[in-house]
Amino acid sequence: MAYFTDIPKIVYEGSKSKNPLAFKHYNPDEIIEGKTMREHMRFGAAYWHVMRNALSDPFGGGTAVMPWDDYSDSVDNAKKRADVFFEFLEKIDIDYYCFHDRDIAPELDDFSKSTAALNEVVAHLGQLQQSSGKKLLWGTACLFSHPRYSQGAGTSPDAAVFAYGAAQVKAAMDATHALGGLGYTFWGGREGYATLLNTDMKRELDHLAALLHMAVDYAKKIGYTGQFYIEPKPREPSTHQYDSDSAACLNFLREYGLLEHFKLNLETNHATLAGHTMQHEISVAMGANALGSIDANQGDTLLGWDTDQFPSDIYGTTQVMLKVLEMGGFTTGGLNFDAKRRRESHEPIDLFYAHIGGMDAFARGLKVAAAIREDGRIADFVKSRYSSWDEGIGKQIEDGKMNFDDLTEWVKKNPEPVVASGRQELMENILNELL
Ligand code: XUL
Ligand code: CO
Repeated sequence: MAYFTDIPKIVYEGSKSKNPLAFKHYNPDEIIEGKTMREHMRFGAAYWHVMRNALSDPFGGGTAVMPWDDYSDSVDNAKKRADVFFEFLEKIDIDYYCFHDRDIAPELDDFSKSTAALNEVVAHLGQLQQSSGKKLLWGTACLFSHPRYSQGAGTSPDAAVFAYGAAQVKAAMDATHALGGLGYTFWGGREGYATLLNTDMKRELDHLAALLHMAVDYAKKIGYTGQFYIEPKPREPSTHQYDSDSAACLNFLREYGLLEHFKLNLETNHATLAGHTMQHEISVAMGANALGSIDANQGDTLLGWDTDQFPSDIYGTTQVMLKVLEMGGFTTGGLNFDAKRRRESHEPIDLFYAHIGGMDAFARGLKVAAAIREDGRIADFVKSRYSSWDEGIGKQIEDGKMNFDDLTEWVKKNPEPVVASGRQELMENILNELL
């Protein structure tokens, strides 16, 4: 049975179109820098937001109208939701999706029953993938909703909880592997602490690393070759989360010998919560060759929460796409809309408006980013800004041929440095000119 019968397949109609159910900028077949927009973007939809987010907030219950859902914990209901989700993917023309184990299948009253339900739904998703050609961008285990995880999963003070989390990750990895998932994500929702008075931080971090090493070993055992990701976030729900930002995650991975097995899945609103720009987070990850995938959304400048709004800020999407182009594009990753509608946008059609807006915002970002690269003024300025390192004393320093004594001699023989302008405003003017 179809549920979005009033909604046509969303197609590109160009920037003059006033049709709210059409793309104005996302033209999947348009070639930019030698690749189609579809290939650049690798858009993904988040199962948890599209199918399971009732749109509640801390002050009130859900508002989302979901006529397909009987709100039971039955496997039949879960399968029906999957059908509706794939109808949505088809109509919105999104190629990838992401899930948590507990979004796609119910958590029942014991582990074996929950895993059996998961496997049944996974088999159904496999059929839906087969008939639609849609793909799994990444899977993950929800190790944060159930009360057993209230004090963490991999970092729980209770070893029995760690064991439960590990068993759940194993089952979620099996599901991801069975569905040909391109990646497997760890978002440490409650891997952190509320106060250090009751916390052995070093021991908790050792345990978290042990969990990740077990996942790497298990992937080898079952022949799963997808990419592992860590998704940084500094707080919410925990007060302090160990995976607080790109730099903290990279340090953790390096310290525990995990860097070769993991990349980062960076989310815009998490960057904001960490007090960084998304471009900063991406640049830190790229410096370690570890930018894997992106959870595309944005926060609200007036609220300090993880509001997970659909991306509409073209200035932001432009800067993200500039970095993605600089990286040479995604390999295993993509742009997953980890975004939810506002509580007031409760009708099913709002799911379409929301994703159309996000896809168009990123399409414009891609076009402007390509124009900035073609224009070349910003890149030329950055190159010239560092040109003193291309020859002479700069080159000798970069080549490791200079020490403090050499540099002291050089300074004594040369005039006081005359520093050139950083031209921030000019750079901003060029960006705005091309926007
Ligand atoms: C929560 C969040 C998660 C992860 C997957 O803020 O971003 O949905 O993306 O667990
Ligand atoms: Co996310």
